[in-house]
Formats: sequence, C-alpha cells, structure tokens
Amino acid sequence: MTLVREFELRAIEERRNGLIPGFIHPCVGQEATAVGACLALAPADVITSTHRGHGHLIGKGGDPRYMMAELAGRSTGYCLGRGGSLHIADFDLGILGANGIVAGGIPIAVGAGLAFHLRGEKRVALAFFGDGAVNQGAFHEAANMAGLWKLPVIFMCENNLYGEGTPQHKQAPIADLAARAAGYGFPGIIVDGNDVLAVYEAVRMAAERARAGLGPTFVEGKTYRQRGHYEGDPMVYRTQEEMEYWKARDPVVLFRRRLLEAGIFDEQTLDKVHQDVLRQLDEAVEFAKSAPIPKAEEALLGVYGDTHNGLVF
Ligand SMILES: Cc1ncc(C[n+]2csc(CCOP(=O)(O)OP(=O)(O)O)c2C)c(N)n1
Repeated sequence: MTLVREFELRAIEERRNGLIPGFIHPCVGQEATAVGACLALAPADVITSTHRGHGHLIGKGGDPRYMMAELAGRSTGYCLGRGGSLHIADFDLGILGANGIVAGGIPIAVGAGLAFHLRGEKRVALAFFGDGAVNQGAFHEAANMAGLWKLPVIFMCENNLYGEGTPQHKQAPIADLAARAAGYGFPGIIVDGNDVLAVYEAVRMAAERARAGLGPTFVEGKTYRQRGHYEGDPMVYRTQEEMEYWKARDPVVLFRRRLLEAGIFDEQTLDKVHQDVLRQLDEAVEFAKSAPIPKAEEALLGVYGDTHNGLVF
C-alpha cells in the first residue's frame, strides 16, 4: 500500500514538474481495495482495471519503472509510451489492461472467465470498477452472463462515493450496490474498503467460490478517493468535513497502526520499508527520464501482430 500511495504522490509531483503529460486519476485513499483484492489472487489469475488503475497494477505486481515510463510517454514504458496512465497492460502478470471506458474492463474479465471455464482451468478473473460503472449497460450484460454460466469472475467494486463530481446518491436509487448481484443470481458482499485485511478476506472467499465452480461474487468495498477525480480537479462538489472524516480513516495509516499495535513490526522496520519505497520511486523516475520519447515514424510499429511484454498489439 505504501508503494501505491507513494507512486501516486510521486506521479502527481512529476506531472507538475512536466515529466508526465495528460491526465492522471490518482487512487489515493483507495489503496486497500486495490492491494487487498490483488493479494487474494494467485499469480495465474487475471485482472482488468480502470482509469484509476495504478494501485491495481502495482497490487498485481506491476513494475513502477515501466509504469512511470509509460506515464511519461517514454518508449520503455509498459505499452511503449502509447497508452499512458489509462491504458497499461502486462499479460505476463495477468493484467489484461487498464481502461479509459467506464465499465469497459468488466466484459473483458467475464470473457477471460469464460475462457478459463471452457478450458477447465482453475483460474479467476477479477474486474475492478467504480460505483459509476455499476450503472452502465456493460456491467449488467456481463453480470447476467457470468451469473447464468457460473463463471469464475469477481466483480470488485470500489465504491468511492463519486462518479466524477456526482455523488453516489444522485447516480443510483440504492446505497448498497452489492444488492444488484442478487438480480443476477450470485452473492454480493459489502466490506470496509479501507481495511485491507477485510478486502483480502472477502476476495479470498470469492476466489475460492469461483475456483470451486460456484460462480461469481460481487464485492463492494466502501471507500473514498481523497483527491479529485483527476489531478487538477478543483473538487467544489464536496465538503471539508467529509474529506476530514475519510482522512481520519486513511487505509495506509490504519494498517500501519494495526501492524504496530499487534507487535508484528516496529516503527523502525516500517520506516525502512517506506524509505525503500521512496528509493524505488527515485529509480523509476530516473528510468523514465533517461528513456527516449518514441519516434513519430514508429507510430504504426506493432499495431498489427508484433508483441511487447507478451502483449499482442
Ligand atoms: C462510457 C464512459 N462514459 C463516461 C466517461 C467519462 N468518465 C470518466 S471517469 C467517469 C466517472 C467514473 O466513476 P466511477 O465508475 O465511480 O469510477 P471512479 O472515478 O469513482 O473511480 C466518467 C463519467 C467514460 N470515460 N466512459
């Protein structure tokens, strides 16, 4: 979680410094859903991600160097600098792609789940998506098919209370989005999305169910994005009190406290982990800076049939 948090803060800083062009959508405040869910999966399982995907990618083992280079549009990035923050994929790690289309990753995960089911493989596909995505047609079609055929899919909803600037109560007539799973014949579980262990346990159980051939589970993690929808969003749509309430429930701080209270790690060890993360990010920024910008004449290279990092373009 520390790597996710610090990656986001560093990316924000490097965007201000001019290294990163375009938009980034940080997941600060949502680290527990990303990391808890990914840790409950096996390496052979796959995920699909969203426009707010940096945490999902790091959780599934993404290399911060290739990620930072991709954000910076450099040719050593995960997608040769062509995808940017919104479209990172690494098939070797089971990351089928972040996605700029709201709900776009959900049918892709169901397609992967269908493939696992047909091949008799005990693998699981997990789709990350936000509360806004649950109102898209793509979610409903995919959920219906997964429920009908009992596919090994986990619908991992990060309910951060907003779709851009629209609060959740103005997007949907129900507060608990997990209730929608019942309409498609599978369970919906609600967890504290700021508690990494609660998310881990819910997804672990969902993965076990999927591997046993019992079909999908919808896991709704109640969480909050502490920053704007995108970096630079003036955030006029919410109150200081609300932001402070959630800041006091910061998942990274809560987990650190829990580890200390349980005597699992001491302050010194956790500080060392933090320092190591900062060093990794210095390296990632240097890696990005030292890489060339892709040449214009290479724009069409790899569009048809070539591969990079196991990815077919
Ligand atoms: C199909 C589609 N409609 C609209 C948009 C514009 N858009 C980008 S992010 C977003 C809000 C998504 O909210 P949510 O699914 O809750 O995810 P969050 O940003 O909260 O992580 C919207 C409407 C889009 N990218 N794709």
